[in-house]
Amino acid sequence: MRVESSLLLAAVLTAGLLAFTPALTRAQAPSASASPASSAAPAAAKAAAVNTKDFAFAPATITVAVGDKVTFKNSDSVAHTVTADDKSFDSGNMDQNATWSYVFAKAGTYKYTCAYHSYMHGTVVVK
Ligand SMILES: [Cu+2]
Repeated sequence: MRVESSLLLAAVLTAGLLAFTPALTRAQAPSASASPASSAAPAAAKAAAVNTKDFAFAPATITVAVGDKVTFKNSDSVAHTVTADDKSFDSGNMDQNATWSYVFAKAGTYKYTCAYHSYMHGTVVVK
């Protein structure tokens, strides 16, 4: 059933997020209901995660729904950033184990790069 699989996906994503962000920052609490009323999507915005390890974003491409929050974590011992190629978002400096979250409120394809390592690329597809 569609609802069941959505809930399962949300649970899996949440579990995965908690697994590698033990101190999940409360600084940026999820905006209560960012999804538009016209959407048939579940009321609660989902969470997705991108890990930065070995000088690469994983997964390199992630697809989320409008209103979803993506949390990036730096698992490398060197600092990285998550900087949109169009400058629409920028994590700033992220030291080891730092996390940074961003809510993608508009559909689109967002390419980003690490400001320190120009060969590190990632993409967030928001549908
Ligand atoms: Cu980097």
